[in-house]
Amino acid sequence: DTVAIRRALLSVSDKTGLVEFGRFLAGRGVEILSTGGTAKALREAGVAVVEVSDHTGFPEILDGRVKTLVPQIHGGILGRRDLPAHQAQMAEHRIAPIDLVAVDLYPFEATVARGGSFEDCIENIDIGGPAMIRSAAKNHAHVAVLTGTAQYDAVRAEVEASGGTTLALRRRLAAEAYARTAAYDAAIAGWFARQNEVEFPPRLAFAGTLRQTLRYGENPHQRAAFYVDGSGRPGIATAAQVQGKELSYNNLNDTDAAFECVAEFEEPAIVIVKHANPCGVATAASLAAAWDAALRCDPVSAFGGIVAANRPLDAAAAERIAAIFTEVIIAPDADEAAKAILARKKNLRLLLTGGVPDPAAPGTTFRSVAGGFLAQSRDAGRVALDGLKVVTKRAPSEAELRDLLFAFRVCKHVKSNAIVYAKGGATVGVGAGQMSRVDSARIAAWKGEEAARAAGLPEGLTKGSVVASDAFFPFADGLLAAAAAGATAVIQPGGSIRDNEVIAAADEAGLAMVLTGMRHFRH
Ligand code: 93A
Repeated sequence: DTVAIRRALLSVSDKTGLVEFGRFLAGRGVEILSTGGTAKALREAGVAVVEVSDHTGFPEILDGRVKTLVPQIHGGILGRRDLPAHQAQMAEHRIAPIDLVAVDLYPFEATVARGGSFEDCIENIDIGGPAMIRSAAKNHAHVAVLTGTAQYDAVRAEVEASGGTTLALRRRLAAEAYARTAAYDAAIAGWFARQNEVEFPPRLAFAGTLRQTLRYGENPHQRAAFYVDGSGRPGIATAAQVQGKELSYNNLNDTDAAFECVAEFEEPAIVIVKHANPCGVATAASLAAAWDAALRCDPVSAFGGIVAANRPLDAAAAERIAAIFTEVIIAPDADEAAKAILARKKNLRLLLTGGVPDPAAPGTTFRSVAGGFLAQSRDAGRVALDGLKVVTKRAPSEAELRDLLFAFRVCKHVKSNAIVYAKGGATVGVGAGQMSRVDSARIAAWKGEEAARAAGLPEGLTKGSVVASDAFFPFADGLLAAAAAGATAVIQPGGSIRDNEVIAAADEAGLAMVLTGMRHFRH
């Protein structure tokens, strides 16, 4: 089942490794066919090559839109070598067999990621490339298909070892080929959906490009990998790792949670995440000040946490963050002084994303269920001042309002049931992931007391704070727990059949309360 290579078609956008691979093939007597740019690169390096247009007798037309979409090429790839009828037809139409196809597609994903214009993106939708890839993969019994420059070495090694390509290799390459074209089409479909803001759900729900095989999953006995969707959304998928150990599955998940949360804020902000929940969030005049305030909320949990910043890191912030054990820092950028400070912590992973995502941007999120997965448009909802409805006798003060909005934005990134106390632009108590809302309220207040004790303060941090709830209070008990913890104002969606009871309790306790009409469940 080893197929000797007599004729190969190379048509690649990324010319990395092309000349070496072409020279290797030519050196083994392989006839190389290539499209314009690829042929030029090979010729200039002194590798013998035949232009596809010379081979077919048909020129590249329509600005290159039609280069390889001709029977001589697709017949040469698809014809079965084991069927005399196919062989006869190929001979009749002077179609020469092609035994290896190497295609690197037009850089559609990269064009989107660099913010290319609509026309630019359209022109970068490759038609001929995927057609050849799919033809070659279908006929993998006879043809080897390469879809990325990273595959040259494996193919070269096998040809050297066995004089051709083995069926096992061709099958593996075929599987990778369809994964590549699926991810490519998914990127195009996703981009189109974003252009048109088409209705939900997207027809093509999920396909990604493998970015990285991970050492293991959530636990060491689970296997895991990281895929990117080609949208170019700044974040974990665009991050360059400047230093530190390899990222784990949990690191990636937590880092994503931290960065999406910090993107909510316009002022300098820091988010510290532990197990996908924020344990300290603060906005301040500088990142360093925001770090101090975020850390104060829950210094115990912050140990070994993930830190996200929404601005380039400076030396002052880096110095303070580096003072405690941190697993990962993610930020849009870092200045040289900050990098030098963090470089002293060898294991600390520093990720720079080049930007902060738009929290209001549309998108789709997925969650697996047995036998399938759920898709939903991402929670791009954001409450603003003019969307708030005051329902209590007392209206919140301006300072309370600012903190209420801040706390509600944080709530969106805390696992339900989420209760978030905030004061002065910083969280002072976070209750996450409880099955009852009143427990979240109590736990958050208790954590505020623990943090106060650790800081040597006489009163719990939640004294004089405001409180946010990700969903309505079904009973007055959660609200009363918050009042007992010292909260003076409340923000919550409202909508419970007992809203009136809850509002009366708020009035009784002297609380100001606003309703958002928007819920931020996160399960
Ligand atoms: O414009 S296309 O969709 N039409 C084609 O017939 C075609 N054939 C190959 N794009 C086509 N290609 C692509 O051209 C390949 O997938 C590759 O990305 C690129 C290589 O062009 P060049 O050799 O001119 O650099």
